[in-house]
Amino acid sequence: MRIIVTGGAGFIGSNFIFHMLKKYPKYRIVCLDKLTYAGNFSTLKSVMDNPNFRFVKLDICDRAGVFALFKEEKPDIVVNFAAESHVDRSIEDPGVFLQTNIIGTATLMDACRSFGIKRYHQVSTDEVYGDLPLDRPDLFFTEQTPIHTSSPYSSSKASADLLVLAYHRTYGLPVSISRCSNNYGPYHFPEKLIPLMIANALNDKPLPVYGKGENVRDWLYVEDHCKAIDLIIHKGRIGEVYNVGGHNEMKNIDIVKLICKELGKPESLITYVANRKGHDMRYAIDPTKIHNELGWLPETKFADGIKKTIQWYLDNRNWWEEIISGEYQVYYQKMYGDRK
Ligand code: NAD
Ligand code: TDX
Repeated sequence: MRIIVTGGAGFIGSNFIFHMLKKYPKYRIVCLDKLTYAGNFSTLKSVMDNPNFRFVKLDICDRAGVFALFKEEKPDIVVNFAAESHVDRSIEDPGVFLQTNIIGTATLMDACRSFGIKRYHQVSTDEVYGDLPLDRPDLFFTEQTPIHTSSPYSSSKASADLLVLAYHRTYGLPVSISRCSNNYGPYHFPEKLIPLMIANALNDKPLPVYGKGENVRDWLYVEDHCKAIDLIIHKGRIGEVYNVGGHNEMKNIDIVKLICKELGKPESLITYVANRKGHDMRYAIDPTKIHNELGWLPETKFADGIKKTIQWYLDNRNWWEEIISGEYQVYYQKMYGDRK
């Protein structure tokens, strides 16, 4: 089996590559990644010498480059993780989100149509369903929940999903889509809630909680997401959407307090700052379909996963310290400098 994994130098894509190379030693895995600010070549250093692995620096919007790579590699499966993924950045500057997340997806699927593949898998998000109210804990996102987005990021991901389903219906492209809840774990870029709070707490810096910290996210350990995608590309039905989530809803403020506790840092570091524009209140996935059809269940409990994650950030300070010492400082100043 030959698989092209796009966005494999990012958080979830890299974890997926590690999972696949370990589980399927005979598969050839080609990582296509533009290495944007979020892509990190050093993340992949442990697999660089693996003869079944190849890294190609390429933009998924580069039509000629993508077509040339498909011609050369003749993939059976394409798994598209490549995306601009941070909601706050999409609020500041939507353009690149439309380019990568929508045009890039279409470009990849055009290449799939031209060269023929067994499966194109789109890694999507629960954010395409919009949000749920805090006072209705009985409500969950199912695959039938209407698309109803809030941010430029989620709108670009929803647009891509619609294109994926259209390519299936119109051209018969063998596609599948997974819509996962918030992931956490190793190699998570420190602009996102959990790694940002870990890094700031370790540096005794303020912990910037948006609004009152009441917003709820449904957290899943990244390895469980990778296993779900592995199942879908091998056994999932073509043309289908699968929601992925582990019924682990938590308020942001509780996560931040937990990180303080685990690191032995005072809660006085917590600083309430201006809310995110259009901030989604609650995400909550109903994973019944993937459980019933494919037998998927999350394996890592949050209490264990968060400990493992914090330990990873303690053991891999070089990885994130290098990131936050560069262009990240400009980003941090812009986003948090005088955010009150
Ligand atoms: P990330 O930002 O950590 O990584 C994105 C990767 O894509 C980076 O390596 C980057 O260099 C690459 N990339 C960006 N633009 C590219 C382009 N034009 N061409 C080629 N490569 C490009 O993101 P992530 O958190 O790992 O998310 C991966 C995917 O999963 C995304 O599609 C995201 O929407 C989706 N998702 C993420 C989460 C989450 O909690 N992080 C949850 C559900 C779904
Ligand atoms: O500094 C912060 N303070 C804060 O209160 C940051 C970075 C975040 N937050 C809040 C906003 C959200 O309610 O924490 C929550 C989580 O924020 P993010 O880590 O930015 O994630 P979210 O916006 O929920 O989106 C994530 O999950 C779905 C991923 O970034 C997306 O790519 C994925 O699709």
